[in-house]
Amino acid sequence: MPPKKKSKEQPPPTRSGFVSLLGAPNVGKTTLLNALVDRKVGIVSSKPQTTRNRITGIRTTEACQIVFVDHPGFHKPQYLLNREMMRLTRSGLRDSDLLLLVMDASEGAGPLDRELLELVKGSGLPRAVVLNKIDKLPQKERLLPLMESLHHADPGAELIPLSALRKDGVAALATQLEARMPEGPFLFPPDQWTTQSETFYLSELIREKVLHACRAELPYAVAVEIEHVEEDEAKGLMKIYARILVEREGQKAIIIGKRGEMAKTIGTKAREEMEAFLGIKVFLGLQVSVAPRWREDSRVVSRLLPPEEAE
Ligand SMILES: Nc1nc2c(ncn2[C@@H]2O[C@H](COP(=O)(O)OP(=O)(O)OP(=O)(O)O)[C@@H](O)[C@H]2O)c(=O)[nH]1
Ligand SMILES: [Mg+2]
Repeated sequence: MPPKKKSKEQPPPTRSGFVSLLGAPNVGKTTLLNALVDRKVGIVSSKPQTTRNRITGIRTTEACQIVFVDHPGFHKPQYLLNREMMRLTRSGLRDSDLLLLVMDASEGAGPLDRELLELVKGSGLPRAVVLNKIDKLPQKERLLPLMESLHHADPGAELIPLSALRKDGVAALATQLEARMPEGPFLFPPDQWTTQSETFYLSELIREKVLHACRAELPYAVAVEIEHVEEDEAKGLMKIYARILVEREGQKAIIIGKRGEMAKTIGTKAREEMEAFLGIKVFLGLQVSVAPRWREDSRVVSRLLPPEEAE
């Protein structure tokens, strides 16, 4: 970079850094990421293990750029897919300027939350604990014993109660985080909001609609791959062909539904959101395929975790 000319009116130096969001499954990490970036970056559902990949969301203000990295919820990894997810999460934490451990305040701190608090504390990195879902607490005083015990466990972690869903306390959190970022130039153009590819985002939108439509057990067995995208300029139409992978014939039957109704609902909802996102009419061709044990198949797993993540 060429040396900057010194002038008396130079603006204060910019700040920039990486903040990792981590926590147990379903505590609201991705909801918080979306609230902090003020747009949908990652998919959200009421089922645990919704997020599978490291998702980055970039928040840029005049003086600060924070790259938030949302990780899959921590859990006991049974499958190759899950082991890879956890490996990527751990390796991602090292590069952070601040760790943001998210907990569900309405559930209190369980053994996993406490284990993660120890992990975060042991990192020696700047850190804070978000006590999310305070909208679910009838009385805010109920937070006090939880806050006391967390403060006792790690006096170095700031405790921040908020509601990511209602965006209550999110702006204040962002301001606090900005103040804690190191001085430095922006790492991305100010209008860039993520590093994930558009194709990956489109596949995630489909997976989200599957998660919303299906019963609790099925989602883990589901993966989505975009096979082909083609713009028909004459018709002003984007043609998107995608495949939903499941592990068993019975699961395929559930996703397709009676007279194809479930697949139709999933397809319509995903298409509508794609159209709003892309700003163009979309034709969405969905196929459901059975790929037995894909979660243990290294070829499928490496395809699902984008190459930038596979360092
Ligand atoms: N009431 C309430 N619900 C919330 C809040 N934040 C998130 N949720 C809900 O909690 C559920 C899980 O949210 P996610 O953002 O997907 O949680 P996550 O931690 O990213 O989950 P994984 O990706 O599975 O680890 C969804 O149903 C959200 O709507 C909140 O502040 N209040
Ligand atoms: Mg998530």
